[in-house]
Amino acid sequence: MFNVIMFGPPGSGKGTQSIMVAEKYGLSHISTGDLLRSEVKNGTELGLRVKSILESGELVPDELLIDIFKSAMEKHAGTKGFVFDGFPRTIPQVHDLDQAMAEAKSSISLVICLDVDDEEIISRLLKRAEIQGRKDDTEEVIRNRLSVYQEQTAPLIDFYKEQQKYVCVDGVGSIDDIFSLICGAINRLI
Ligand code: B4P
Repeated sequence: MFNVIMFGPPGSGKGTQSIMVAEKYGLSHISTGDLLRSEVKNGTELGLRVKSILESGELVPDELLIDIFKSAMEKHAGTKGFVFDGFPRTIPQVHDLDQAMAEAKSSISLVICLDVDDEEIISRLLKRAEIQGRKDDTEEVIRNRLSVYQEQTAPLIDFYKEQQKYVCVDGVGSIDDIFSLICGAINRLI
């Protein structure tokens, strides 16, 4: 299996690029943001618990996430590999993912971080707010999401650097140019 984590701050284009990577390489795409939004939309018990957390830009507690993450993985049993989009975001999630990978007799192959500055992120997400109306795309919540990223998610970079799995690509530019950089990093490994 080939398993890649798409990493980066909110709005860096993880979702956009993950879909393209999954399609090109025949991998299964798991976005924890999409999974959580779908729980909210369907009004499930979990959805009701996490709705206000998503809207505030905070992270959903690790223990609420692991079950939906594992069941999403199970739905793709027999896959050639995964693109993990927005997961892991905390150190406990790194360990949950390692355990899930070990159970699948596999491991993380590559972590690709999209490097985008804060002002570009704010402008992208405010533009998305006009189109999609996501409640977490107001300027105040975006700034909170950026500080949550710095505090809780950015520390994961050192962990994956130590494992020599971490690659950073310039996430500013055209979607196709960024995709080419990502494919270059993947093609060096497969
Ligand atoms: P996510 O759904 O993961 O959302 P995201 O970080 O905002 O977006 P992403 O980086 O995927 O950006 P996108 O491609 O959409 O998380 C939402 C929330 O869910 C979190 O705040 C948290 O509460 C919760 N959550 C999710 N995972 C969790 C976890 N593991 N633990 C705890 N909580 C969790 O791109 C953004 C915009 O930019 C789009 O409009 C796109 O069209 C545009 N864009 C993309 N590439 C571009 C480019 N090159 N140039 C210009 N615009 C571009």
